[in-house]
Amino acid sequence: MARYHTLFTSFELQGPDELGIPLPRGSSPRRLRPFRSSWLGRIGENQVGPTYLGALGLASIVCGFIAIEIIGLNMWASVDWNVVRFIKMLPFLALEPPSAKQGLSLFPPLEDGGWWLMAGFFLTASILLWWVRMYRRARALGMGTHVCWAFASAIWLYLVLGFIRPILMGSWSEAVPFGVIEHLNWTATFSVRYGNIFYNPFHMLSIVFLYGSTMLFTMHGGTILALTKFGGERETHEITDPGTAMERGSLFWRWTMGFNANFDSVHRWLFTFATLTTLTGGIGILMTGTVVDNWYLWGVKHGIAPQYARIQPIPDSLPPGIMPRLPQLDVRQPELAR
Ligand code: 07D
Repeated sequence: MARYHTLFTSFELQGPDELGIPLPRGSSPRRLRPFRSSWLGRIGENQVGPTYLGALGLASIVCGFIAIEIIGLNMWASVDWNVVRFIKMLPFLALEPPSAKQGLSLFPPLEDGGWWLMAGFFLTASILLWWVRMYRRARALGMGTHVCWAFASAIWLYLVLGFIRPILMGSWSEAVPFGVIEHLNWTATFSVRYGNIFYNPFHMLSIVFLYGSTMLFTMHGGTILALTKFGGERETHEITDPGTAMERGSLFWRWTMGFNANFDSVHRWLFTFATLTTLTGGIGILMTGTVVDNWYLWGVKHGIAPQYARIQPIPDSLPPGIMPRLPQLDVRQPELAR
């Protein structure tokens, strides 16, 4: 019987658990038992699990837990172990990287970045282990490894910001602190310190791909939702045997824009744009302070930034320095937390 199915008239199938294919030889025998949730069923499948619990995934979760513990306990200590103040001030609390005088020391004092280095080590181990887990699961299922490479692009930016660039600059103090507001402060300071990151062409490119991704995602999501009553959500079917949905969708875009992606190529657009956001971003950050000291002056030199009247002399380059820190909120003062 034909069923009319849209986001708003969704139905949930109940039946025996879908256990998937038998695992290949050499796989971990541990799989977490599935359970059902009708709430999750409203936004996805109502069956949760079975989750593959291999050694890499377990190690990743343990490392991630240790990192979060180190960060959280340091933040809690910074408010003298006061639970109420910890909750109230959480967005403002931070675990800072070592100060400039520690350089690239592997064992700075714990209270001067040692904890940050340790948390960074475990967080990075966690992320890399999770990547290998994803790669191996994709291989075990005989899939392509596209998702892993998209994730690798994000990891590239993460590694540039917290590891590769600080090493090239010779100091961990260049790295990003852990903390909600404090990492935003770092971002603003970084931009100002290196002459306004807006003039960094790779920041520009990264924004193009970021904005481009959101636009493409909503164009694609909107098209598919608009086509569900013609079976448009059965995308694979529409790719291999184009039907009413695919024809209408294509025609819609040809009518409105003159050009259309097809049900296959739109995913290539999405994948490429999203992956390039962090890939170009990482290149831009890597060049900052290493190849280019001041993006505004670079912009003036290359004719993309205006040269303002000099009311005070602008040095050709800033003295080699270390990232200044914005004055931190003194979280110990109880009146601030009220
Ligand atoms: C960071 C990828 C790494 C994350 C990973 C996930 C965990 C969880 C938990 C294990 C986001 C890690 C996982 C942590 C672990 C457990 C349990 C992705 C990341 C792998 N900017 N800006 C960008 C705009 C300005 C600045 C990108 C816009 C100012 C700096 C993007 C504007 C200043 C940096 C972008 C704007 C400034 C960026 C980020 C507008 C000062 C970067 C792309 C309209 C505020 C970053 C090249 C992304 C970058 C970056 C957009 C303005 C500074 C395109 C739209 C002028 C320092 N900015 N920006 O996807 O790549 O990040 O720059 O004003 O470092 Mg910018």
